[in-house]
Amino acid sequence: MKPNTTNPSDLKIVALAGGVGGAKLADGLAQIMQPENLTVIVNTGDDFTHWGLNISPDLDTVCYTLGGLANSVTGWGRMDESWSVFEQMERLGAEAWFRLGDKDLATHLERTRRLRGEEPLSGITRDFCRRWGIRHAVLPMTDDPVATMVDTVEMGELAFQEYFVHQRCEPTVKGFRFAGIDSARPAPGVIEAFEKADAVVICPSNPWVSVDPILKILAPLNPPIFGENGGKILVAVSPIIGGKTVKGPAAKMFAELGIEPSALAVARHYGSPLLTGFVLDTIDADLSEPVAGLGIVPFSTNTIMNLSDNRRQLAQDVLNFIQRLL
Ligand code: FO1
Repeated sequence: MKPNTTNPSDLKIVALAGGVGGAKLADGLAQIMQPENLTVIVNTGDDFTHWGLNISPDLDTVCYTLGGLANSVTGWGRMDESWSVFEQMERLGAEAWFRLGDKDLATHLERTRRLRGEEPLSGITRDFCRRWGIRHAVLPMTDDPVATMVDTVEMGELAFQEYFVHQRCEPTVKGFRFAGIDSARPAPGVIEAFEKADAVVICPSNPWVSVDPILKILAPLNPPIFGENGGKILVAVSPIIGGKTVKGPAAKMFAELGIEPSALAVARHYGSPLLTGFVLDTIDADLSEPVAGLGIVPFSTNTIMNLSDNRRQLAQDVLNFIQRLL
């Protein structure tokens, strides 16, 4: 179905995002698109309870980034943060491997209070976005509990943050399990966002632990949203550049699962017919042909987003690419 627009920035887009890399492209899209044309759907498989608080790291990373509140060095947590509570908690013997700053703690305290008051995560997120001055829609993939578990050689199955932060991604990965995924339903607004979308963008997040949980929530839907009979244009941006990630363990995970880490491996992971198009970094332009060989339209451009205008530029390149695919 042809969208009734010729300006790529007026396309209706749903973006799937996880941690830091995904948040940057979501921010680039938000900077060049009207609020009514962009919905960001965020992984909640990283969520966990810590210090008795419900913590949703990927939701917070996306919201802080869109709200201009994010710590630009780490990508997670708040800028201009202080650590008074953390220091006193450490003094009292609380676990100190997961750093929670004072401003960030307000998010976790208030989210936990509202969740205990039976408010859905999607409603809490919508209200927090309003209060943080974020005009674009940010939705958790589901309001139901989903917990990404990482099966490792050395330590068996670990909860995601235990693997990612406490063990610093060092254990050798054998596989993943998304506890609760089979009974988790898309959050209110997710299906509607897909239905009205002209295209879907998979941001450069970790395919295994940030994007797959979102795709698995959507997979059982009828009519299917993606692929041949879903009809939606779906474009992914590779999180792997020159065989490595800018940040995070995606390349290490591919290697430990016996797959040579590369942008091509990412394209294969999502595969066709799910993917219509795939965005590689110019460093990987030589992989365009094998990507095309998968039946996926390649497009290479600069995908490294170290400055805000790189985010906007990549977002514009992706929208222009989608416009050509429609
Ligand atoms: N990542 C770390 O490597 N160390 C931390 O101490 C840490 C604390 C933290 C606090 C709040 C939050 O929203 C994210 C935090 N992260 C930390 C990142 C977190 O592990 C995310 O799951 C990753 O960004 C992957 O999505």
